Amino acid sequence: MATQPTREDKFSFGLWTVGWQARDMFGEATRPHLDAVDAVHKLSEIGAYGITFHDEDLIPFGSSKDERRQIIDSFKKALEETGLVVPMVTTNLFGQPVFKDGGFTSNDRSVRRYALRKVMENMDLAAELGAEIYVFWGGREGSEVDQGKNVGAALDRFKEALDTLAQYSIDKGYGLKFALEPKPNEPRGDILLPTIGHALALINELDHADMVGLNPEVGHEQMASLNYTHGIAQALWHGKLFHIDLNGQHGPRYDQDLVFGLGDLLQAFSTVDLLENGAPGGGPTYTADRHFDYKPMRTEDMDGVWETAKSNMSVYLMLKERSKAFRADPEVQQALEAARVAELSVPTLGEGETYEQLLADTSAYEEFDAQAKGLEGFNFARLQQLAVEHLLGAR
Ligand code: ASC
Ligand code: MN
Ligand code: MN
Ligand code: MN
Repeated sequence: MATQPTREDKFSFGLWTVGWQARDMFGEATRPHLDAVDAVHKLSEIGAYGITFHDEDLIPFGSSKDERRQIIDSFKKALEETGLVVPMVTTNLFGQPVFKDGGFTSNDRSVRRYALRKVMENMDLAAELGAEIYVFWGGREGSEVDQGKNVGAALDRFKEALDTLAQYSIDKGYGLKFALEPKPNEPRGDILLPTIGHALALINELDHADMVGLNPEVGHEQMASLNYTHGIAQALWHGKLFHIDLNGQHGPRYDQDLVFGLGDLLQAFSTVDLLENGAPGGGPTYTADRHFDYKPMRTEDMDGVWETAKSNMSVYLMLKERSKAFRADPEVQQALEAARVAELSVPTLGEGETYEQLLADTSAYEEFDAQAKGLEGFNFARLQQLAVEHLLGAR
């Protein structure tokens, strides 16, 4: 089985993932600092295609202009040496104390102006490095106290920020596409744009809605007890699946950021099946990088970190191989047929049929035997069993 990744697989990692020193709510760092240049070389060595970062992952907060330039230049040199690309860049608007009530939606106007400037400076860098996607995860955009946040005003400010930054990208000719990343809670008690659906609704209100899509994260949707595969399928349907954050999560608990697939493996299988093969019966497909946003377990040393990095890619490739076998299996094709999955793509009304004609069709209602129809099964059970058999390598 091909579990050795190549550049064509388009796997990318956040610098903050393999670089996570495992400092958590309850304990100190268990690992040393990972230099960005070393991360580039190591990721290239294990077969990754890209690296992504928050401004502060690469350039420590408070660096001087000279220090900043020096860091960028050595990072660019490492990229040139390895051929690794930077498909996506994002801003840290959550770590510094100044953002404790948010960046774009802080009640303090001066913080909001500062946040916009921080993003603009980092968009310049994103463009310099050839990034195509710019992600916005509003980790601190939210509240703990319902009475302390005017949610409507906060959404006005979110829109204002995205409209302003979109105009900046257009005027500068950066060609960036924006991707909003939903999350229901943590670190705030409640975060704005908690799910894919909330984010899609905001996008509809934006001045440059065509430039703005989504970056859904597996664990974030599952924290809200939602089905990630359904979520990205709807985002695809809207033409808004600009980017993805793949990882693992065991149901609605704290944000675990496990290795991809090492949580709800069955759902990871349907996710890869959708990403690699498209919906059964057709539909838009995903084309950007396969991006991992996970946290290597705190128990691991740097060898363990690279083990988990490889694990993300190998799990993905195994699921891809399994999903190809699943689709190619004649018994699966029969089961899909028996479950009438393709029939859902047939419009409910005939070509050019009006509701008057539907009203005149007595076979649709007056003569329709709803009782008999209600006794027919949909044969999903067989399909489910075949999916599990393929997932487990029993076929
Ligand atoms: C992001 C992103 C997240 C968070 C988190 C920071 O940009 O996609 O999920 O930041 O990884 O720890
Ligand atoms: Mn993420
Ligand atoms: Mn997460
Ligand atoms: Mn995360």
